[in-house]
Amino acid sequence: MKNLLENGTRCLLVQSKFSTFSFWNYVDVCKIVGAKYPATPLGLMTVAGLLPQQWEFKLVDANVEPLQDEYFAWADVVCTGGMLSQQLGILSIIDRAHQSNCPVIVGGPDPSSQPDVYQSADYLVLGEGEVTIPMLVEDFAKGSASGVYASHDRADMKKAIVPRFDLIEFKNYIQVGIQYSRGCPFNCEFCDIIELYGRVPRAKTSDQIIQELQTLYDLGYRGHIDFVDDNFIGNKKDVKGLLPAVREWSQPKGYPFYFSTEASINLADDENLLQMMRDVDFRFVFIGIETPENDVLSLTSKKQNVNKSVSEAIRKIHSFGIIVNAGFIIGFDTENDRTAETMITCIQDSGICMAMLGTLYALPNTQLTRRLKREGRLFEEGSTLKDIRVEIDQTTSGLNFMTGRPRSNILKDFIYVLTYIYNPVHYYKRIINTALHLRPSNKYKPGLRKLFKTGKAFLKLCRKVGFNRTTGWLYWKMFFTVLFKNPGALESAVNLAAMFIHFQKQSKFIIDLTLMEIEYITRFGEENYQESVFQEFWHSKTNTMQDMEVGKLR
Ligand code: B12
Ligand code: SF4
Repeated sequence: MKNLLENGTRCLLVQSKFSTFSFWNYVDVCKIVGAKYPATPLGLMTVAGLLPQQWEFKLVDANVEPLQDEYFAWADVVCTGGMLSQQLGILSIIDRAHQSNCPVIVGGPDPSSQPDVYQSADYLVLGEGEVTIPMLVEDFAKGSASGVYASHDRADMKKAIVPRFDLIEFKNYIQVGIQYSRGCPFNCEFCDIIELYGRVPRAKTSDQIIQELQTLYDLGYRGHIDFVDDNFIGNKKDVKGLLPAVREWSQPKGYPFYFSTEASINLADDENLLQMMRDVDFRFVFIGIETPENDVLSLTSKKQNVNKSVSEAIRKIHSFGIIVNAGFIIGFDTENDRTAETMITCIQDSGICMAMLGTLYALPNTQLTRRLKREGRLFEEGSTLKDIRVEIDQTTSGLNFMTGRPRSNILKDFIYVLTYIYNPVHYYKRIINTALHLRPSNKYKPGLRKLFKTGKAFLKLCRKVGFNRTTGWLYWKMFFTVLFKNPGALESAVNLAAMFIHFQKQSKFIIDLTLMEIEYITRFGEENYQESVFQEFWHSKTNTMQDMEVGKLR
């Protein structure tokens, strides 16, 4: 084997493909704006920055180009990794690399949560790369041909390196991710963030973030930057130090970037913070609302959301020009027959267009998984994919445990809510609701080339949805309502209309799949339902899902 510390070692970093079933994989919208995939492979760009810099790197993202054999033939070593939903892809990359006699280094959130699944990797690098990659490199010096590198230490974000943004082509993506902090102070039972990254948020300094922005700027990138933090406002004091620095850097450059992030709902309680975010052009925030029901929130320890008027909170955030996208979950023990209606009312009243509804999924190594295991309700195999040949995200699977309510009732409610909220009439109502409350203060102005591209995308969109039997009338009604009543919000409203192209297809796919599951449960009888039936269903659906993916979403 080649000494991997040599100059010129060729390192292939591979981002495996995400499923086209995913709520997040809005490739149709990407096509309209001339991109190939929404989000950049930030984990691998960071890994490249942590590995020996005398290496030669090539980063291939299977979401934007086919993974060719010649890439593996070129490489001396392959790095891959990622999340649960990429498990099958990661395993197949390991196999392909081995066919080319190439050693493989694997890391990332899923290998860290369940290293047993990845025993075929040569080097397993667990936890935060900032801590464990140096251990790996030290081992290369000893000539080790394999190893497992783990540590309970958490990375000091103040020493984090700038990711190798130069390894990707920006034009392939809608947004570029950067990370300010890791960890979240809250304690939601189903969450694995707090297990993986802890409850004390660790943040980079303002200078580090400015350096990352400057790097992107120097590489010629302009436009949308997503702060991929678990909870951007996990430490409000820190973030209030960062935002003025970002403003000071952005202003003289004419605001080359606008931003989005993920935050907890208590963002709505802090107008000062909202104003600071508005001042640097934050346009979207993803919030985990999960459910509007207080007793369910208490059960799942999401205390920060209890007794909050969701629609008031969302309106407040919209009034600062920031659009709220949100996650909702169905399948908690204390739900009842009114759960679906309550959820629909919450989503419609607050005007959340991008509502990601999933069924409760017990992720490996969470408080929820441990409780369900103690109660003898967990489907132990249900959280690894290698035996169930399907790919997962929270909308395509879940309920990997014996449920509190009858499973088919939960799934019927799931379908009911999805059908309602992604009915075109109801979705467009939400666009108008959002647009009329939105007070945008867009500071980033696209250059001439981007403006031309945006104009082209707008015309494409008008053709696609404005002259379409289902959405045509709704689109123009929305367009002129917003144009006359709140023209500043028109661009955002049109973007939300574009997203519906994806949601309409994706929700139909999920509904069809869930109907099959209900039929299966009915056949076996609710009382006979147990882990083996759950496994059998997913096994039997592998080919169907693959056919559906090719047929419906492509
Ligand atoms: C941004 C983000 C997204 C974005 C973009 C992701 C993308 N690139 O496509 C979106 C919104 C699309 C997304 C979606 C999903 N996500 Co997500 N996401 C995140 C988030 C918040 C940040 C990811 C990130 O960029 N981090 C910054 C980089 C630097 O960290 P990193 O990737 O972990 O890499 C570090 C280490 O893991 C390690 N490492 C990573 N890869 C490798 C490889 C090698 C070889 C080595 C040595 C080391 C290594 O080194 C890096 C430096 O420390 C994380 C939470 C988190 N804090 O990481 C969740 C997270 C990764 N997502 C998760 C999940 C489950 C999902 C979904 C499946 C469901 C969902 N929550 O919606 C979907 C499916 C995705 C899809 N496209 O189909 C889980 C994964 C859990 C698990 N055990 O696998 C996480 C941890 C959060 C959570 N609990 O929900 N996600
Ligand atoms: S607020 Fe979000 S990140 Fe924080 S513990 Fe809850 S689910 Fe996890």
